[in-house]
Amino acid sequence: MQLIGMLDSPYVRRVSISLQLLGIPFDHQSISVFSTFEQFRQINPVVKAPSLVCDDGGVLMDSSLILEYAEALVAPRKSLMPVEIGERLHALRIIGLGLAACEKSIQIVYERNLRPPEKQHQPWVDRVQGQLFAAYQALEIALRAKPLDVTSDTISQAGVTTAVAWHFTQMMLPEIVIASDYPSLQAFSEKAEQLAEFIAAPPL
Ligand SMILES: N[C@@H](CCC(=O)N[C@@H](CS)C(=O)NCC(=O)O)C(=O)O
Repeated sequence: MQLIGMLDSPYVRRVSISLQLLGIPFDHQSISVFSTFEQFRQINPVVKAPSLVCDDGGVLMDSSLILEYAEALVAPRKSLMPVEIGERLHALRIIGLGLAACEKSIQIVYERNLRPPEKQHQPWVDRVQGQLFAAYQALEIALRAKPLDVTSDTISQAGVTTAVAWHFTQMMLPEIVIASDYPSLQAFSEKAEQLAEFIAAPPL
């Protein structure tokens, strides 16, 4: 199977890291939804990253759906999701916060990079920024209350998504989300980025 998309996308990166952790072999094609739009469109006319070209030639998109498929491929042997219902609920909540943080970061980046300055709408940016802070504040509190495992054998999807989201935001918006305001997230991210699977999926 082939993973399509650039690793500077947190969604592509979470899939790459997760496939490695699940032991699923894949090829990676670093194709951009912007600079190589036409090439991407040949693979997936909707031009969404990540896209996964499956072994039967079918194309899947959306990182969470791709991961659902990946989990099904290796079940019940391996999983990045806890089985116990309370743990599962906690993981889903953390993943939701991480994905919201990715989405809100990307909305700010797109607003800055894709719109001419005179067309930027500050009330929208303020709203998105408030949502971004809310997501990271909730994640910081959750991490303090219940630390996430961070070894290649124990990291969960909640851990992968949290670490990838935080690293992306720090790469793109460090002046908006101040790392020192979120010490648990920063410390967790530093450990996660040292794992072989994270190093093998460099975001640049
Ligand atoms: N919910 C999707 C979001 C994917 C997404 O928005 N990817 C961005 C790249 S980071 C993209 O495809 N942007 C191009 C576009 O939306 O036109 C996921 O989890 O995969």
